[in-house]
Amino acid sequence: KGKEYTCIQAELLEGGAIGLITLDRPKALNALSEALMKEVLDALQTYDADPQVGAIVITGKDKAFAAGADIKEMKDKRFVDAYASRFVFHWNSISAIRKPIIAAVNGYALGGGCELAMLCDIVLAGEKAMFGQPELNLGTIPGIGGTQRLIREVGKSRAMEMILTGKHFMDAEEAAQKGLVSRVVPGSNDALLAEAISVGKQIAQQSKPVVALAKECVNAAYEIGLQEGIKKEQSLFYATFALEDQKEGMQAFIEKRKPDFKHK
Ligand code: CO8
Repeated sequence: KGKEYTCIQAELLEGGAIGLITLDRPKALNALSEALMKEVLDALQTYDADPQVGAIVITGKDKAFAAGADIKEMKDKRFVDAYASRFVFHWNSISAIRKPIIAAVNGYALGGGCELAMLCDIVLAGEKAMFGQPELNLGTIPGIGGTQRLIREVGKSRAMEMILTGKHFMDAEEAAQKGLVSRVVPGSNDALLAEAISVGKQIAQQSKPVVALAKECVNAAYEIGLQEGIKKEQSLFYATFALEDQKEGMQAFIEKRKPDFKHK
């Protein structure tokens, strides 16, 4: 809070329980310049470290969530520039954020914009959301996880079709059907944002360490093989029995009352 950003807006809502990040370069359809991504990462890390924040919401503006990496900024890069500067390397730090991140995708989520949405933990789509990986039209390929994540979300055939043609975009309804997003929120962008904040509030009511353990476990399914993932889940499940919040949660159930988590 109080930080001045130029490409995004970052604000605390709901008494500090929700960190809201709004991508704010509407004239460029929120193209993800390096400056914008540095700010997104800075805001995410600030909220991740804030003990009050229980969930983070990322959204766009007007007709775009984000129309991809900034093509104007990237077009003259040579291999040596991309390699030496570790271009896009820091984007992956988003997957190290422990607090849940909810993407409220209001419009275009293309290229890096679709990849940013897939880096989030829960994706809610507005009616006008449109997902695509048009990199091949520009003579390049997805660079921040798109080739790895899209196949896990929508299956190989549809992922290949989207990536290889660069043209077959996915609308909100199909994205929900295939599981790329959890659901479509009907109505305006404001209704979408309100719903994302409401989901964030529900998460913020839970025990923070238990939420972080659960997120780590679910993400393990992406990153490691099944048996390794099961082992990870088991050890983090055991770990919850070391928390007072587990004792309180189960006691409250037996006493037919709401749990009063200490680490909310
Ligand atoms: N980068 C830079 N500027 C953009 C981008 C972009 N990705 N997308 C839109 N803009 C700009 C346009 O140039 C235009 O600017 P200006 O007014 O100065 O001409 C303004 O935003 C409005 O755009 P349009 O006039 O094109 O708006 P339309 O409504 O006609 O079209 C589209 C909307 C269909 C979304 C169209 O803008 C489009 O196709 N955009 C490009 C989409 C795209 O190809 N994205 C993939 C980019 S590559 C990528 O993401 C690689 C990721 C891996 C590397 C990650 C590195 C960080």
